[in-house]
Amino acid sequence: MPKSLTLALSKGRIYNETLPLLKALGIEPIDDPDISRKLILSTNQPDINLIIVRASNVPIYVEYGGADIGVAGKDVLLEHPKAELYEPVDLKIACCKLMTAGPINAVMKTSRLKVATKFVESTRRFYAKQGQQVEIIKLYGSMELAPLVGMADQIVDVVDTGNTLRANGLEPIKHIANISSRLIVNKASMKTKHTAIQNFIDRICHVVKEHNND
Ligand code: PRT
Ligand code: MG
Repeated sequence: MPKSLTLALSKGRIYNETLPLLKALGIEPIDDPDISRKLILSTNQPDINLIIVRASNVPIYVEYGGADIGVAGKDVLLEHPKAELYEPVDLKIACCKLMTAGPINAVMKTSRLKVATKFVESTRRFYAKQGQQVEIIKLYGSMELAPLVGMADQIVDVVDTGNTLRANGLEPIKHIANISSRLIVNKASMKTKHTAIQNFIDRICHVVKEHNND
């Protein structure tokens, strides 16, 4: 009897872009998370289950063994610098850029900048490296609003097309990091379920290479 594996995913982009990779491995969920209210989804492989959690909770479930493996954005992983996890594969999905942004044609401020973000760790590290003192305001989403209501001078957010920034009169300013989603693995599972996990890693690496023609 093979040991079963639990894979943590978040709904939306990550689920949608991980699905074709899983399909290429012959793994297909039986329930659709957009329709079902179940948080544990069975797949056509009796030894592989999926759990659906908030994107920012994926590293936590994997670190604490709620899941053996997971798929998380690098933006989210950068917020958990001390997490005890392995990060063996860049899946090259859900790609975007972590950037600073601010109102179009904003005048340079001489006093301390106020920066609104949900990416507090990355923001702190980025401005510190620039030698710039900033006040960070932690938000849980829709950061674009903060400069519009005069609460912050800049934001730090992930940007894909840039449409959301433009629609709110903002423009990207500085590039902080290229972001893609990573396969992450619980450290204990890597030992206790080594064969199953190593096999999963090897196969998904192969699929990622094929999908990216390299
Ligand atoms: O909703 P929840 O708080 O649970 O989490 P989440 O909003 O972070 O989850 P989700 O599903 O939106 O994003 C999951 C992961 O997808 C992120 O952690 C990123 O690694 C990745 N990703 C890729 C993105 C984007 N592209 C993206 N464009 N995550 C968010 N966005 C948002 C961005 O925050 C902004 O509001 O889309 C908007 C910008 O998009 P453009 O195309 O208008 O520039
Ligand atoms: Mg979201």
